[in-house]
Amino acid sequence: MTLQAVTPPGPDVPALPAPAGRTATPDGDGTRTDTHCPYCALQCGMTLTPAADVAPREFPANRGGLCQKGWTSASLLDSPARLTTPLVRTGGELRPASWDTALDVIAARLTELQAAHGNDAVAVFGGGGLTNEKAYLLGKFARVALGTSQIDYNGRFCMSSAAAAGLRAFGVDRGLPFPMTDLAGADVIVLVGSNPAETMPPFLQHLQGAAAAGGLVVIDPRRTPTAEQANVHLAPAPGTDLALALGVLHATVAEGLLDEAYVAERTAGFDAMWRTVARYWPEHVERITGVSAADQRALSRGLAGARSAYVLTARGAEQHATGVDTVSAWINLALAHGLPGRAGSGYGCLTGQGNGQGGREHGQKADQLPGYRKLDDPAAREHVAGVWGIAPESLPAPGRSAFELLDALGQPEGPKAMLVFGSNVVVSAPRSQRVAERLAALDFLVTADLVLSETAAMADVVLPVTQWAEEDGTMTNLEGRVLLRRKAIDPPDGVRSDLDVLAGLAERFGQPAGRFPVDAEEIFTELRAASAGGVADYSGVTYDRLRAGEALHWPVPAVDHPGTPRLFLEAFAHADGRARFVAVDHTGPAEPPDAEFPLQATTGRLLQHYQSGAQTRAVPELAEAAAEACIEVHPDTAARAGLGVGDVATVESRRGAVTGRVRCVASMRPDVVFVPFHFPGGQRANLITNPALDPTSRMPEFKVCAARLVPADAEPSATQPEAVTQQKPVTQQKPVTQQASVELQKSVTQQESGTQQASGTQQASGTQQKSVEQRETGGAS
Ligand SMILES: Nc1nc2c(c(=O)[nH]1)N[C@H]1C(S)=C(S)[C@@H](COP(=O)(O)OP(=O)(O)OC[C@H]3O[C@@H](n4cnc5c(=O)[nH]c(N)nc54)[C@H](O)[C@@H]3O)O[C@H]1N2
Ligand SMILES: Nc1nc2c(c(=O)[nH]1)N[C@H]1C(S)=C(S)[C@@H](COP(=O)(O)OP(=O)(O)OC[C@H]3O[C@@H](n4cnc5c(=O)[nH]c(N)nc54)[C@H](O)[C@@H]3O)O[C@H]1N2
Ligand code: SF4
Ligand SMILES: [Mo]
Repeated sequence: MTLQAVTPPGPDVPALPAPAGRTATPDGDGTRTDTHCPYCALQCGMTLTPAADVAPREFPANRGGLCQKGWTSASLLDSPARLTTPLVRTGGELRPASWDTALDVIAARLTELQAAHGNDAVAVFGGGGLTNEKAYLLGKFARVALGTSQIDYNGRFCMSSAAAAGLRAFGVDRGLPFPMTDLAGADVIVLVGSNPAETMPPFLQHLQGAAAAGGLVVIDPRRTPTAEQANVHLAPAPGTDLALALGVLHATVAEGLLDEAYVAERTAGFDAMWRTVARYWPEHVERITGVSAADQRALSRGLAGARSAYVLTARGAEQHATGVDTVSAWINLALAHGLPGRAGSGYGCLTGQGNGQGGREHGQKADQLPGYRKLDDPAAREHVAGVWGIAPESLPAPGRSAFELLDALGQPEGPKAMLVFGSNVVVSAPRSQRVAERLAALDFLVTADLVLSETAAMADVVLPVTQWAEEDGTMTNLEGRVLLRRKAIDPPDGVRSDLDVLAGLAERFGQPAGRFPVDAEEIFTELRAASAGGVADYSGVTYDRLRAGEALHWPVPAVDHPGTPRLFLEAFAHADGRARFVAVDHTGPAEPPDAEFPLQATTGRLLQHYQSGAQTRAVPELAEAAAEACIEVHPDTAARAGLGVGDVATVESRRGAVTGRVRCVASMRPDVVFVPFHFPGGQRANLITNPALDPTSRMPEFKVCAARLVPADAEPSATQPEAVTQQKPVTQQKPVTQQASVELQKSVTQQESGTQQASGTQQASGTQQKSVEQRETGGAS
């Protein structure tokens, strides 16, 4: 069996032709700069010419493949959507201003608000797309220059549940504790809530071995392009993965397949965990999940019989109010089969954002200091304060987590101002209309961005920053490998790097010269010192080693240390060296369906768009390929709502309604609707999502809420809700993005043809038909 990414992945298949206007020129003229894609955590290797021509590069993650987003990534560098001058809101409108004016206005307003309400009146919101240097400097800026505890970042919305579960099981959280190329040798790989055919297409080549061995298992309520290529697809009801893992674990023990020697030698906590699992026999779990008892037993046997097996989770399993416990349940199963810490086997989380790994290590999180240290640990405070040249007592305490922070904005006890670097929360945060209202209630909002995102459009000051290809910096990919992203071209006039912005502000806050450097390598040298001795120890990583092409996975505690590609081979990171089973129980979605809202809505990604879509909606090829929000639904469910393919429909929940065009998918569970979250205005999936938070990770429940499907009563719009924009109108000196004009056009759909899955998939209709039949006899109700 050969796996196909939605776009061709590997060296043996031709990469997609370069889009018009960007020709991939052959290497060898000495002008190409080796760099990495600006988007997801796979961090595909690519090269760039001074004219910004992208070509894929041989690199272990992508082996010469790129997805559509990677191929078209350079088009945003000189796009008309690009911001090239600071904007300051005057007379209610955003107007061009000089950098000095913009930075002076920010410093004056923030100083005023802090003087009146205390340091915590100013909040900072970061992102997992920022380089290590930016994330590090942002955390330092918040704690040292602003003295605020109110900093968090969008990683809370991403992989924080897996991070928390990994930490409690293994004592360390690194997304993949092994190089992803190890996956090639596996005969069984279980993907739980992961759709890499659309979210990391070149990654599929690492799954080929398991697929060829008949052991690629995909667990997803939808029959995604990834599930389509799996040997086994299990489709549980959304939010029931925890119960499913318990059922498979029950079968493992009941059938005598537990790896007893491993459990005895390398783990702790089995008995306490088993007391709960004992109640989850597979037939009981079948009633909760819709996955047959036979399929659960088969999965247990498959894992037990494998020579080399991996369990991998992603957002489908993690973005729940019980996300941490759900991941723990899958880790328990992996431990029962003796997988973690064994060469050629393991558990891992597929981190999503470009620097989703490094971005969670260096201090932009509410409770964290660089090196994955805890802000409430006195030794950590002393070490980092020493590097920063400040007194440990002056470091603030841990602050609010991302959604709680957004929810507190403009409230009597909450921040009065916020600086946003690298996130578009108006589109991507749960219950987004409420978030937009909170932002509108602030006295002062600043964003640094490349484009006028929906969040930037609400700001009082917008700062135009440089992009990936225009600056140096390091990223840490999903396997903990530190990568150098090099400057390949000069930025346009008028933009500054985030590092420059922070330095300029720090100076205005009276910080001593040199405490906030602007050179990425200089900041990295400081980061190395701050992380030394920490969990994520980068002290032995240098730009020179990275320039020389060394593959350095953290921890790298010395400049002559080779790095640590595989963690846990000798011992887990808990003091006794053992991994922990964690006792977890199934409770189900925070908001179960009922008579009023009988369906379950789930949300996720399309191939063509990245996250809130702020960047990819401004790339013409991608915007054309997926111009609007779709609502994926079973044809019978659509028919019951009086809807057909191509009709405009609304998915309503207790919090709001999202509008999109109906795409009938015969393989969908009839009780589920799927909405992608890349679109703005009335097409925002997050108008309906439930901000119920996981008690440990504070991750919102993006992946399931009770909903109903109805015909739309009006043509929906992609513009901001009036209540918000009227408060802060925007005037631009040039057209900013085409995103505000993306309307649902009845005439524009390539999806009007029946059972097609995600747009951009290249499946023969016969395959699709076959899969539909298989799915319909597959036992999921
Ligand atoms: N094209 C594209 N690629 C991206 C991104 C993007 O925005 N667009 N973003 C990047 C980032 S930051 C991330 S985090 C990754 C995310 O990568 P993935 O985790 O692969 O993406 P999602 O689409 O969020 O979710 C995966 C699947 O979870 C399924 N799912 C929904 N509910 C449940 C459930 O209850 N249980 C289970 N088992 N599955 C469920 C959905 O049907 C979906 O197919 O992608 C990265 N790559
Ligand atoms: N319903 C639903 N909602 C979700 C999810 C879901 O599955 N369903 N997934 C969640 C997940 S996993 C994630 S990761 C979040 C992501 O959601 P967001 O945090 O909104 O992510 P992006 O859209 O990537 O926003 C990044 C913004 O920063 C800008 N930017 C890019 N690079 C830089 C830089 O270097 N510096 C600065 N200053 N700006 C930059 C971009 O132009 C863009 O405006 O969404 C979450 N929201
Ligand atoms: S898979 Fe991710 S890193 Fe690779 S080209 Fe696509 S978006 Fe970029
Ligand atoms: Mo993410």
